[in-house]
Amino acid sequence: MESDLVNKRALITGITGQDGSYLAEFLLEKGYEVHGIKRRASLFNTQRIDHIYQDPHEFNPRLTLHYGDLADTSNLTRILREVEPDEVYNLGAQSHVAVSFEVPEYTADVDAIGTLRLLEAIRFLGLEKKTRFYQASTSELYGLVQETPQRETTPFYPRSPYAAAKLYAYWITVNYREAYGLYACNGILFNHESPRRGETFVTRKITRGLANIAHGLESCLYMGNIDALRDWGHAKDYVRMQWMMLQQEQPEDYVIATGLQHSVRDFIRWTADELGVTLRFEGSGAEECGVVEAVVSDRSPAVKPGDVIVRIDPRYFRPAEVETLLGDPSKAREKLGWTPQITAREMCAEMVAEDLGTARRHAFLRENGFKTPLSMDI
Ligand code: NDP
Ligand code: GDR
Repeated sequence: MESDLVNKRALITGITGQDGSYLAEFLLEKGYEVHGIKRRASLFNTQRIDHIYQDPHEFNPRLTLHYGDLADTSNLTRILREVEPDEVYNLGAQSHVAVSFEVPEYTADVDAIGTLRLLEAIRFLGLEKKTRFYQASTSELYGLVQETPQRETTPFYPRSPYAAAKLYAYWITVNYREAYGLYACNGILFNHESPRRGETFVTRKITRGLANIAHGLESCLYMGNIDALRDWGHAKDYVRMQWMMLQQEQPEDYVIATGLQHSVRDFIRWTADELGVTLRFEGSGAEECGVVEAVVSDRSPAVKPGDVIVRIDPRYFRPAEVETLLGDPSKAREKLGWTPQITAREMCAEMVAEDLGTARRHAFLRENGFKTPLSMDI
């Protein structure tokens, strides 16, 4: 079917990340020509987009990757001049909150000044009337929450170098909209996950860790603050909204969330349920642990009643924590007709199925004398 979108060109920073990969798929399906910025790494870092990769030697490829970095102004300017995109999705970031305490200056450079570099390049090249800009803002801006649920008008109170950097990015995006008439929007997205989620974010750490334990590849999952409460959605639902935000008459900022909240402990329980393991939490504080009460399926052949498979390790606590987040997506629903299609529980099941498949393969390889790539302190 011919679509009026086929001639549009999009540039995605962070295309190799979770959201970038889903967004690239989504835009390619819509007929966009998609350009993405990837970082140079000593190993391949394109696993999430390998299935949509197009050989540049082919005629008229619809997906093109450019080496680049949000820390490099001249590189960003050159790519923008070359691509002249209709839409820029700025998803690239040092996106790990706990890691931002370890690398605060780098996080500020990439997440805050990186956003300014892109906006300035658009202006410098005279693209402000052509190019629409999406900024990946975050519920972490609310930090120490001032109102529940959080909506577009809730005051911000960042609690990490990551959130402070994203606060600058949020406001500089608003500023370029107001000062230069740029079509620029902030999507204030609450946590969203998927089987492509990075392995060190809490949901994926849980599904991957417990799936490995189910097959005897690891023995215990070490966690931080399992009382933390989050509003979790599926990345596929959220990238759809990123695109919708750039298709409106007027640029506006939107909260994207499910409006439902669960604890990290709930997510551990759901994962255990998916693996056919009944888990009992015992003790409190740093002594709390998850003990196997019963195993009711053959999905977890290496687990038996009485095994302690979850423990608390204080190293995963953060210097300042965001205890609770719950979004109010009414504006997105009412103005754009957006509602999430996938529940957090369904998403958990999808993630477990994927990680269980990988664990099974690794266990099979190990039983047959091969090494498996499992080690990592996450
Ligand atoms: P990921 O961590 O999965 O992906 C981040 C992407 O940014 C990767 O492609 C990464 O490259 C790239 N990147 C990192 N540093 C640089 C740099 N210096 N220059 C260029 N690119 C860089 O994040 P998500 O996909 O989960 O999130 C996308 C965006 O949305 C991020 O900005 C994040 O902060 C924000 N966000 C995410 C939410 C979530 O719950 N997922 C919620 C709200 C906001 P590489 O693959 O090489 O590491
Ligand atoms: P978050 O996501 O910090 O909300 O940022 P993450 O999954 O890392 O943590 C969620 C909550 O779980 C608690 N937690 C643990 N977290 C991790 N990573 N590892 C653990 O072992 C652990 N134990 C408990 C955390 O303390 C926290 O409260 C994500 C990122 O994608 C950001 O880029 C994005 O902006 C926000 O979501 C919205």
